Amino acid sequence: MNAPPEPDDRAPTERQGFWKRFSKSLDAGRQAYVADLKEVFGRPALDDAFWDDLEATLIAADVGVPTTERVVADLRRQAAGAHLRSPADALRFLKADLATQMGDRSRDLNLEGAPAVVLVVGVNGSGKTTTIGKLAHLLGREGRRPLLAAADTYRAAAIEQLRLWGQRAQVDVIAHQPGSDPGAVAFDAVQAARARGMSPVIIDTAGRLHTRTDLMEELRKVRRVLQRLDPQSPQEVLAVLDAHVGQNSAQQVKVFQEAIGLTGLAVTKMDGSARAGVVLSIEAELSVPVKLVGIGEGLDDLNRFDPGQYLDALLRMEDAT
Ligand SMILES: Nc1nc2c(ncn2[C@@H]2O[C@H](COP(=O)(O)OP(=O)(O)OP(=O)(O)O)[C@@H](O)[C@H]2O)c(=O)[nH]1
Ligand SMILES: [Mg+2]
Repeated sequence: MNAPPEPDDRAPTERQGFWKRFSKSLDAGRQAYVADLKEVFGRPALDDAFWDDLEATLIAADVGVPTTERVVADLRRQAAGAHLRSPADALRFLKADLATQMGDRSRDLNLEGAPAVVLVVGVNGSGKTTTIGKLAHLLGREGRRPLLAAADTYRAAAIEQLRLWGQRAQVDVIAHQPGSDPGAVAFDAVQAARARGMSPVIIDTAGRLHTRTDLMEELRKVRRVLQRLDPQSPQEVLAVLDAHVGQNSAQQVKVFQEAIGLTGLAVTKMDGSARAGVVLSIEAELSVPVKLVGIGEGLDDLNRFDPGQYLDALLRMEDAT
C-alpha cells in the first residue's frame, strides 16, 4: 500500500475536466440566478434596469454586498467614461476586475517538511474527512506519499470513515482507540511518516462549533504537539467550509483564525450550491486564501482552486459542455 504511485501525466487534462464538471455542477443549485446573469448580460443596453438587476443578481449569488457595490461602481465609472458600451463589455470588465481582486494571493499548498503536516479543521459536517480522502488521492496522483491521521477520536465511526477513505485513496491511516488523545494520534502519525519517509501527514480533527472555546483549546494542544516535533509544523492549517453556509462561514473562519491561525480554506459542496459567489465574499472579508474546492463525494471531486476557471464558471463566460 505504501509504494509511491506513478506520477500522473494525465493531470492537466483531468484538471480541465474538473472545471467543466465544476461549471456544470453549479447549475443544479443556482438555476434562478444563472438565468438572471445570462439574461442581464445578454441585454442590449447599459440602462438603469441593467445596473439594478446586475447588483441584485450578484448579491443573490453571495458575492457579498461590499464586493458587489465596489465592482458595480467600478463598472459604472468605466461606462461613464465610455470605456464600456454594452453588457457584453461589462461582463469582460467584471471578470477582469474580480480576477484582479483574487489575483494577489498565494494559493499553493506548503508541503515542505519531513514530513509536512496539514491540519484540517472546521465545524461539524463541513466536509473535513471527505476532503482529506480526496486530497490524499490528489496528492498521491502527483507522486507524493500522504499519511492520514485519525485525530477525530470522539466517535468510532469517524475513525472508520477515515479508514475507508484511506482504502479508496490507497494511503495508510494512523489511528488510536476511540476516546484517545488527538495530540497523541498526531504525534504518532508524524513519527510514523518520518520512519516511512512519507509526506504530508494530513490530520483529521473532530468537527467543532466555533463557539466552543474548550474545543478550540484542544486544537491548540494538537498544534503544540506538532510544533514540539518541528517548529515549522503544521505547514498548513486548512479550514473546511460548506458552500451552502454562504457568507455566515466568514464568522466561523474568523474564530478558527483567531484560535489557531489558518493558512488556507477548502470550500466544499460547491456542487448544487446557490452560493457559488461565496468564495469572493469570504476572500474579500478575510485574509485567508481559498486553496481547494470540492464538488462532490467522489475521489476526483477536489481540486486546487483556480480563480480564472472559477470566475469563468461563475460568470458563465465559457460554455460548460
Ligand atoms: N455534494 C457534496 N457532498 C460533500 C462534499 N464534501 C463532503 N460532502 C458530504 O458531506 C457530508 C459530511 O462530510 P464529512 O466529510 O463527513 O464532514 P466532516 O466535516 O468530516 O464531519 P464531522 O467529522 O462530523 O464534523 C458527507 O455526507 C459527505 O459525503 C462535496 O464537495 N459535495
Ligand atoms: Mg469528519
